[in-house]
Amino acid sequence: MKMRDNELTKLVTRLESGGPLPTELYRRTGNARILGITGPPGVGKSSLIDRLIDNLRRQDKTVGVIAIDPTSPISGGALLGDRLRMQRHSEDEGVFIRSLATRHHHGGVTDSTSQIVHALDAAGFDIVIVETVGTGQDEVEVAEVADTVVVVLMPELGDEIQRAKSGLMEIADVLVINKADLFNAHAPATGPHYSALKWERPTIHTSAKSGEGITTLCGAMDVHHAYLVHSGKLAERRARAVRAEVTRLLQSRMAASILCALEGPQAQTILTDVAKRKLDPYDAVEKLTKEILGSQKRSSKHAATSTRRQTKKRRKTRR
Ligand SMILES: Nc1nc2c(ncn2[C@@H]2O[C@H](COP(=O)(O)OP(=O)(O)O)[C@@H](O)[C@H]2O)c(=O)[nH]1
Ligand SMILES: [Mg+2]
Repeated sequence: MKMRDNELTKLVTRLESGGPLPTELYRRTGNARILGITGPPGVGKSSLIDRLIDNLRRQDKTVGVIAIDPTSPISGGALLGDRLRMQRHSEDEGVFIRSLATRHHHGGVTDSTSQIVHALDAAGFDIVIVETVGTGQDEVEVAEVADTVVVVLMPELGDEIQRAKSGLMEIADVLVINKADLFNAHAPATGPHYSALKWERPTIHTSAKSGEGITTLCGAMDVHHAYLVHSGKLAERRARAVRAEVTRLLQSRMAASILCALEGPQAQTILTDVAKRKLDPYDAVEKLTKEILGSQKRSSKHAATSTRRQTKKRRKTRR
């Protein structure tokens, strides 16, 4: 069942501002293939995605795109040509493109990104593509969301990018060297052989400009998916993704609890005692931890009691 476009747009907006994904939608997820496309700014990730959409649509596959790249043409700061190209896709019912504002998280994956991936998955898209800027920590996070990670580079990158590259290489299932048209790198596919049984990362030369290598790239992504399924790695990766997502949510929740507790009168007394050298910071943390855990126990007990009360009430009204 496919959600209508405006319905999905509204849901994604709600998720982006931190709203939860309805449980019945989460139950419908797990069918989409999640592709992560990452790499330094300007290497041509968005242009490649544009080409990939063309290719996948020709195979009759539906595609959802989440661009977390602030420099992305998909996010609207594009040249006229890019905008026209994206507009063509946006009129296609089988394509949904959304760029996310990256307020605090520079180009990385946020709590809401995972929720939006789930939403597109539940909406029935065959392929969900997440575009992120691969600099520093962020690339690790996209590997926690995606089944297949495509790292895009181009020849003659600067020193700083060369350093960032090693982290990116670690998570690459498929390596793409884009802008082949500019650098005379016309080998269509180089590097190790790959098959559905054993994975050795291929290096694929592409040109998002001329379209060279795009079919090879799509083929490599398909073979990687087959490899994940046959080797049992898909289940492994997805279990890891669940763990990473729950860990992230738990951390956010705990961070909020800590900030909240620090505002309370008890914490103020403890902090004052530390300032007066009556208490050392370690003992303060010990006390505050007890305080935070205690208040969490109280609030979850309260939530459980009120849920029980509500259930009883519902049962009574049904009778
Ligand atoms: N010559 C050439 N230019 C490209 C190619 N791919 C992208 N570009 C250009 O490189 C610039 C950055 O591309 P973009 O897709 O925004 O890169 P991103 O920041 O990685 O998403 C744009 O001006 C594109 O038109 C390519 O294969 N060849
Ligand atoms: Mg981009």
